[in-house]
Amino acid sequence: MKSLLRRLPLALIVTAGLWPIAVALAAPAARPPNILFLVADEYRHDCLSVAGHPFVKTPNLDRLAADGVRFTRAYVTSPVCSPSRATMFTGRYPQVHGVRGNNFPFSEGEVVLPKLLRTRGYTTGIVGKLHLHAERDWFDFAEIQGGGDSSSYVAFLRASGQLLKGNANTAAVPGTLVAEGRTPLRIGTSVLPEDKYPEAWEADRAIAFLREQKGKDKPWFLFVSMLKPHSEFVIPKPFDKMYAAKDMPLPKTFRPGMALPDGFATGGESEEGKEGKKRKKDDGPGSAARLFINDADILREVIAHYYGAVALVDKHMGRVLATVNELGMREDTIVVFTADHGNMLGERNRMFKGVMYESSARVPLLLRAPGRVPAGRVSDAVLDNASIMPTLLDLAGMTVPAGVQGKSLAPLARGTGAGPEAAYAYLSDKMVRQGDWKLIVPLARGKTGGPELYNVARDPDEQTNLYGKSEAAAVQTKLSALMEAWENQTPPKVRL
Ligand SMILES: [Ca+2]
Repeated sequence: MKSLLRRLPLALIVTAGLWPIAVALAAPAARPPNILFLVADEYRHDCLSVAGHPFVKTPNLDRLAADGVRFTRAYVTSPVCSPSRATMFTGRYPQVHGVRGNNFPFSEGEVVLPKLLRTRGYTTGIVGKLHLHAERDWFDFAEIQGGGDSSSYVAFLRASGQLLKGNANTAAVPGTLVAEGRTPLRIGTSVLPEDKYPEAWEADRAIAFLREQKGKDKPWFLFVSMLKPHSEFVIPKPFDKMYAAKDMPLPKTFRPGMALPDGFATGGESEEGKEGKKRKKDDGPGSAARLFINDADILREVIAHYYGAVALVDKHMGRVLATVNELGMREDTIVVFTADHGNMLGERNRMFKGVMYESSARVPLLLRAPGRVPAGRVSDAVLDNASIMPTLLDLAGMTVPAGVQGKSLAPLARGTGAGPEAAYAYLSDKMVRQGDWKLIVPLARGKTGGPELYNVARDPDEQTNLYGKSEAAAVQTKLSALMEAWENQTPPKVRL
């Protein structure tokens, strides 16, 4: 009896009394489930074959979607790296957690998911890109890619004799760079073979972590964060030639040869902290030149290489997922796959992210939790990534702490409850999306252009701004009120 009691969660023992012990024993395994959190960087919401994409092939992510729930209208709370990732880890919005742009620190005392799980008995690990000011007590196991010469990946390259000077992981085979000198975008074939490329290394390290956890008593949390399909568009063979540039259709809103518009908004890409500002200054001007694209041939090359990078991500995420199965952990592991933001890929003659339009602010979101959420469900509810952290805690049987702003998606995933009221985002603009509508309002500082209001269902390319139009007056009032109420939220600090 004593050994059985030891395996029960403390809360059950404390509240059980005598007969409920039998109930508790019949309940699901006392050990909380493992959590595998998969993130790709700059991965568009539509880049899944299961979502009906005409070109990309994502068999591994498709299988994950089929085994769980695919959320089709998931937004990020900020369409750049650090603020979005900070929300994934806190369940709070950027103006609350403090990471309002890249290279901003957290507000004092923010509680992050890996640290919280560690205090609940989890072994925690990270593989790949973090892009947050991490503390030493977040992770038991850390294999970081990026962040300079001290990174584990650079050490791996050095050890395998592949380390080149400068941009080791983005150098191109000489002569393979497309349109060199015509664009600040680098597109070509990587000098690194696939097995030395970051995504392969990250999957290797993730697999090593998983094998170490086999047979251990403690549940684990692993954050696997791959940089692709983020730029540069220099990728290894055979992914570089997987798609033919000439076959790539151009976005409907791309205008070949268009001149750089006056006041071309650089969006959140310029909304950086002290470090970022210094770097931009060192690079000289050129932010708009990098974000703006008007050459159709170059754009087709970019798109072909981007889709190749999507295939690379799918393959190596698939290796990690296969290892979970192979080790017999599938039934005890919650898996989430998402991205920190998308990429405009030439829509509106714009590259990358930082703006509140669909291809920048909307991301894929897949959730698999055997026995906890049904398989094969598709949810069209509008939501944002503040929901991820509370969903994971809820599904793992933990109380969501006061101060977490996101709401668990578990009832939505099970079909027993509604989703969040709306989705919100914050960078150099504020955004609220509810139902078919999206309102975008510039922050006081920085941006040219005024507010925008779109019916995204009728106008998916967001071409007809209905802000200030009488036909949309009621919805404008409603969304403005939602935005104001959201901005004025002052949630308490989360306590561990
Ligand atoms: Ca990113």
